[in-house]
Amino acid sequence: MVRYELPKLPYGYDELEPHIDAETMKIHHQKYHQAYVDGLNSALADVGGEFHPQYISSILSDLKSVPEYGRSAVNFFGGGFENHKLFWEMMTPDGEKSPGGKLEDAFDVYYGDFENFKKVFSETAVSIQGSGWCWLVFNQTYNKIEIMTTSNQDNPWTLQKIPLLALDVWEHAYYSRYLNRRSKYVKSWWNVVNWDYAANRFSELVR
Ligand code: MN3
Repeated sequence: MVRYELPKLPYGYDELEPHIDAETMKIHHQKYHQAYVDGLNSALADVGGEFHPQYISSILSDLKSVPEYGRSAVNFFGGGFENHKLFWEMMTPDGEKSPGGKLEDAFDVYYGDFENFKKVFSETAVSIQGSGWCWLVFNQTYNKIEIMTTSNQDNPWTLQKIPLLALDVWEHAYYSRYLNRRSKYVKSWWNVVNWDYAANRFSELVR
């Protein structure tokens, strides 16, 4: 079976300063993400991991193929593993400030303009109750973008949706710098979004 490992960050722990502090990045990556990696490996071993050779995002999009007794652990730790992997990839210290191209056109179509998209996404992220994630996803069925939220480590693949942007709003993602002020964290996070990454993913998907 596949053994998952902690992915390397594409930048240093301190490179997202001042928006996300080095201490938060280090603990988030080395402790939290590592715990999801370990949990995923053991969750897959518990259900006889070799039964399912696909990558975790494929497993999540077909959770019924996992024996029922192990399904919730695979969902939680698999989501935790892949959500964080994307979260790191979707940030960068020196990115463009807007996506441009087809993704920006889609923001105009579905949200009026880019600024309004950010406003709606921010409000959605701030209003998540408890721990969870806010997403920009691609809905393949309708060939369109959507903002959605998930609780805990639930993830868009289980709903057949493909993430373009991921924002972790668990308190461990922001508490040491922002305390309980999630809205300040969300506002600051826009400065480190990797728009090239999101725009490229989108242009590969959209028809
Ligand atoms: Mn997290």
